[in-house]
Amino acid sequence: MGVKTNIRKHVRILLVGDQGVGKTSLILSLVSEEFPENVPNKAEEITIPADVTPEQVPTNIVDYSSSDQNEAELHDQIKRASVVCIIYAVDDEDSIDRISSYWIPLIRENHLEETCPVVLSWLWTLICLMRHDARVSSSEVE
Ligand SMILES: Nc1nc2c(ncn2[C@@H]2O[C@H](COP(=O)(O)OP(=O)(O)O)[C@@H](O)[C@H]2O)c(=O)[nH]1
Ligand SMILES: [Mg+2]
Repeated sequence: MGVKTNIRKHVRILLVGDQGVGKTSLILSLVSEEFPENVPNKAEEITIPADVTPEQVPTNIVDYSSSDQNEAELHDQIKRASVVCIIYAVDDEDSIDRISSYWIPLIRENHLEETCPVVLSWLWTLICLMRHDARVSSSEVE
């Protein structure tokens, strides 16, 4: 009897969200454990080795910058991601509105075949986990 398993050998976490919401700052804070003063547009891709992750799976954290990357690159990164984190700023309503009007539809368009967990976050410690395969509706994030 065969049991179908879908064990990932690698996890790729992509951070998206409007410009200026703090994506790069979050990633650099994670690396340096302090809030960075000067941040580049886009952080270098970070690899967390398997032995320091809870599930023993190497994990890459990938930043996105609309000033450094075009639409095609963004679509490609979304397709390659195992998890997409949509980052927003609590004091920027536009960045919150665009979660449902732009980011979730874009992720769905690029993950037609397979499911992709979506995480909404304004801080790593305050995350709301939403499954794309649970058919997240726009109203759920309003
Ligand atoms: N007040 C406040 N400012 C932040 C926070 N996170 C980032 N910033 C600032 O917001 C600006 C944009 O941040 P950045 O990480 O470049 O945003 P990104 O464009 O989404 O990568 C920078 O000046 C950061 O110092 C935060 O949690 N609170
Ligand atoms: Mg940035």
